[in-house]
Amino acid sequence: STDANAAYYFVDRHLEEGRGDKIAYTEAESGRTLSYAEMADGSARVACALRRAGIRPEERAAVLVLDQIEFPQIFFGAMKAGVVPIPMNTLLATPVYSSILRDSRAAILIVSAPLWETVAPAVKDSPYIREVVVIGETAEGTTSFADFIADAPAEKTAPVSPDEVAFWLYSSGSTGQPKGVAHIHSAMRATADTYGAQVLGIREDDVVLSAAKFFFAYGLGNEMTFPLSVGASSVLFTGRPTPPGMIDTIAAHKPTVFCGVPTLYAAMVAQMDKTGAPDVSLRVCISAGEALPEDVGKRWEKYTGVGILDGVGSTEMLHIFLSNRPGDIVYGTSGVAVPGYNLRLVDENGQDVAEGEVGELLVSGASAANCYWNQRDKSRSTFEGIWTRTGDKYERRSDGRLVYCGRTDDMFKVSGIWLSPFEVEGALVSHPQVLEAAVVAHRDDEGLEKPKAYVVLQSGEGDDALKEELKAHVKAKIGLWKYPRWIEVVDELPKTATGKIQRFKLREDA
Ligand code: 3SK
Repeated sequence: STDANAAYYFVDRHLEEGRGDKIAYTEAESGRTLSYAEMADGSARVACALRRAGIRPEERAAVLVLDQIEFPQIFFGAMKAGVVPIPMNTLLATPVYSSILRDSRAAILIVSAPLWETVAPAVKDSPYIREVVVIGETAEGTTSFADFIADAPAEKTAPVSPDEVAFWLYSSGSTGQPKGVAHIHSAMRATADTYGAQVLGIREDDVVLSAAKFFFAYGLGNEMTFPLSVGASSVLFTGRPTPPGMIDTIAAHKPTVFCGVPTLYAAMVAQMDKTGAPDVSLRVCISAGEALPEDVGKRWEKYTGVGILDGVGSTEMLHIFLSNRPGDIVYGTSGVAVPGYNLRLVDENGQDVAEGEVGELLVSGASAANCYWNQRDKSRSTFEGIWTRTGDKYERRSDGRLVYCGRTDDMFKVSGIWLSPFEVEGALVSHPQVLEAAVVAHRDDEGLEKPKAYVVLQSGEGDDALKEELKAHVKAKIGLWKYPRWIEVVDELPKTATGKIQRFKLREDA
């Protein structure tokens, strides 16, 4: 039915409920706005323009678009036409775009003008792209977005089954090879009804600011699914979310919900150490992508008066399924299952582990993806019946909260004892000089594995005296044998698009 199309629930329904004039999106830098009525009309025109351009239902539309007001019109416009939008990470390199365009066989690319130069060679390389639409200044052989939708009458929303694939996201994966994750129409609603309603408590009068962009599953939920589920508003930050940019936007636009990632929160509190905190109207802040260091959460709370809900999600599950709750935050833990999701911790044989033992986290819930596109082996080993394997190791404490212990492939043994690199990293970042840290196994002269740390400092290059101080700090904090035997100071850590540290890259260098 038409009602089963996610575009009906998140867009058109609001006209029936009298929210047409309400502003759904405001661009922080330019001040441009998009009302609910404009989003409904713009997306219906995009649907018509796609059909007019010969893009058929179920064909894919690659969407390489910055966080700007055209994005929701294109995303929902494709869905209204039954076309499958694929928001692409705007930070990738040309060869990765090439492999995504080929793998997805996208028939059309819609791209923000500043990103065209990077993706242009990939378009040339794709035998499948039949049309390129540019938002902004066009290049030869491309159509401007304004011309593309000009005179396009509003198209009716396509009837779909709730189980029909609605959109894909490419997951960067911990090995670097992106996989197309296919999500169905009912999945967005499932995340809104669970995390959005029952953890965030999203409300119609909320104003959301998300540092994570639309193309991340995390950002898509934060600034699209959740606010649009209740008729709230979002502030879009089109540029790179720098600490001063975010702090100024919080001061100017007074969001009530802020969605960040640990690296950004750490940099923002470091900035506030120097400049002080802005006046805020925040009622809830959330974090995902990697576990939030306790110290960062506490410092943020000191400056803003609002705690950070650390949560865990994945592109495969579309949003957060394990989280701390408002009024019940325990920093250093990932909290408990989000209502609507079931969790298990299992050993290598698939048996549930006892309290206090480390196991791989499995999750089940209605927002799980259908499969990885054209990757049967990976699909089968990740989506096992109702359970989705996360590849993350957790321990369940006696109070039921889960504590992150690293990736399945990041744990290693030191002197025969399992060591979670995350624990050592937490100890390192609790030192005032350390902004970020990543720890991997490195073999010593005897071929035995010991922890090696890569650290980003708050300032300066770090001398031997500081390295010795950091080792002593870790020993004192978490135990004598856990300290990093080697410490390397780096400018930045390698990360996936969702902010997860790519320890495999550091292991290659170690
Ligand atoms: O990395 C996460 O924790 C996450 C959260 C929400 C949605 C997607 C992801 C990858």
